[in-house]
Amino acid sequence: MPDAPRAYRGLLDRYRRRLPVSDSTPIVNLYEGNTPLLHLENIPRDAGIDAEIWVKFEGLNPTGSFKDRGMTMAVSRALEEGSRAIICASTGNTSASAAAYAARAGMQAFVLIPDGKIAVGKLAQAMMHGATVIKIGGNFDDGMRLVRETAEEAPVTIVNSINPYRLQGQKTVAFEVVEALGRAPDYHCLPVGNAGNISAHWIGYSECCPEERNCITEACNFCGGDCPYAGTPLADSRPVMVGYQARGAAPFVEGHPVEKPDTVATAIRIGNPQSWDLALATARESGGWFDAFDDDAILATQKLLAEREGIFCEPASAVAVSGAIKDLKSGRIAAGSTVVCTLTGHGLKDSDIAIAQSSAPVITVRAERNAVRDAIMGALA
Ligand code: AN7
Repeated sequence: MPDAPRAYRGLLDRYRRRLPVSDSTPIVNLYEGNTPLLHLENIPRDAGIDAEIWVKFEGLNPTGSFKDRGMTMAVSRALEEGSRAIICASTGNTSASAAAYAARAGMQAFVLIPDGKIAVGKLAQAMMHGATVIKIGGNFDDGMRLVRETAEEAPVTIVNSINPYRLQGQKTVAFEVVEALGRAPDYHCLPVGNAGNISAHWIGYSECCPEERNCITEACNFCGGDCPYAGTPLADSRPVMVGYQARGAAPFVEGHPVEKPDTVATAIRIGNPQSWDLALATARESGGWFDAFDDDAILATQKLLAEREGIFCEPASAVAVSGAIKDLKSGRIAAGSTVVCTLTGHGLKDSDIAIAQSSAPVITVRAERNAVRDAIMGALA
């Protein structure tokens, strides 16, 4: 690799000591991570909310979602272990990410997706990166079962979040939040589908908080020796973790798997989450909870973020902000809190949804100066 000493080279480079990487691990990366933590300027003020709300915009990862954090780790280890092919079931983002990292690694990718129920941009990504796309006449949960069964017979490595390296890579989001804030937030709100990401956030925050792990003092961070915390961003607390789902796909709110999940937020159209126990433990240990929102509320928040903050996330991501606003208004999240919401994916992935619900004026005129001027004068606020 050419020498560019100051260039950012992704998570496995940045957090090498904190991840299951060794000198013999071939690192497959796209310089993922290092995403911005943006302060919401307008929405809290408009809503009369007294809190600092920050959004971790994971849509700015290389393939446009947080999945890249887990995929760099899982694909690097798969390659190290001699695997030639990876497989996943996906509501879209995992397949896009798996396809890209497989391309980078020179591996084959097989992705099982629910026919007709993934955003067109995600399908385009999987196809463009050369994955073999297998459309199934079922939902994500069916795909997940089929992947588990297939992997018993075919030489393929599963890169869904049941692959433990995925959560290891994804825990780094918490490191970055602690580094950016200089502390852990009071609350961390995020969408929950298969429930890997909320669990990964909790692992990451726990590793930043030596007090909770009965281990060391802050001084260790600077020892530079074999201290397990060397290089870890440190915090003296962990956030309350709050998971939000779509009403039609809310197994954690209902307390049991959902047979036929349905929501406009196709990324989280999941009824039988694989990380069920980890997510429940996260909520219990952190003092958090789960809640659900209707599709209309989710889309309204997606639009609010785009119109009032200039941030375009996908519908599934917006549910985190729907939740933070509701819980701040009701007082369930205490006034004055520092709240971080993970915006898990980019809005461009689902342009159909965006255009369908947009109310922005589109004016068609002749290609003449007067016509354009009249259109502008008529629309000026
Ligand atoms: C934008 O791509 O499950 O609770 O197969 O794409 O860790 O599953 C996507 C999940 C939130 C939920 N936001 O995260 C897949 C897939 C977006 C997502 C989630 C997903 P998990």
